[in-house]
Amino acid sequence: MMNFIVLTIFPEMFKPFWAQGIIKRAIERNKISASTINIRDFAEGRHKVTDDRPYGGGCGMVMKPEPLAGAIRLAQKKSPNSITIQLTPQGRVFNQKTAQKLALYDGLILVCGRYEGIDERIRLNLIDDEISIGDYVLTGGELASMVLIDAVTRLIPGTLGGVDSAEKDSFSDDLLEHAQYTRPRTFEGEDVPEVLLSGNHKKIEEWKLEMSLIRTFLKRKDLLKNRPLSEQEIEILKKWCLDIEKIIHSKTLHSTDALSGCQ
Ligand code: 6GU
Repeated sequence: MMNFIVLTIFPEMFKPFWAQGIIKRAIERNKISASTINIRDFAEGRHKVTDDRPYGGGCGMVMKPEPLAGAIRLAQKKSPNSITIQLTPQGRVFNQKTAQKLALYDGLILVCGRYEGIDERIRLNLIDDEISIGDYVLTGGELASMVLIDAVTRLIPGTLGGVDSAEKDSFSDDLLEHAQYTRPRTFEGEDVPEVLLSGNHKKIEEWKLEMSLIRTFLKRKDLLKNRPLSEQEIEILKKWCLDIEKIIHSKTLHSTDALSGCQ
């Protein structure tokens, strides 16, 4: 069972997150366990202060080391086989491959920074890895933690509806998902593609692969760059080439004025 422990000064943010959908079901089915530790509980004094002004000046506040150290050490004691990850825009950018690797751990301790960051001595001594969810700035690591937990949870066997839903996902084979349709057969004048109603499973699988390829080609060419092509995929690409050539050919040979064909 995957054990998620989130360290945050806003544990309330996670209550609705644990209580819905796939995450809720994964907890109920003992596929994951999920808890938060309030960093503020480890802060000293009447005001339980968790941040302080940076040495050397500058704007913003820094998370104090003592409360973070207390919270991280408790989490590591509770879950000794976990890896401790800080969510920060300075981390390496999260992707499906990282999600797959993280899904193999016994537990993830997720440290949510706030303010301008955390004291460097915590980062150096108590953090194993740093992850960002993309090149933009959030006010804290909490939403990033939820993104990571969501992406990792659905990779744990038994958490999704279908037997192998996760294996067919966009990105798991570097292809985007093909278009999807459900009933009704005609909606606002638009029909479901005929092939999907044909019952011809071979044709349907061919159509799905072609649609995945064309979507990836149009929306995310970068995904195709470092990816090997199967025999069948090469055949599909060749067919497009022929179709495109035919169009170009008809414009250049049969148009009376070649320039008018460009309009
Ligand atoms: Cl992990 N934290 C914050 N504060 N901002 C982010 C982020 C994380 N990932 C992208 N932006």
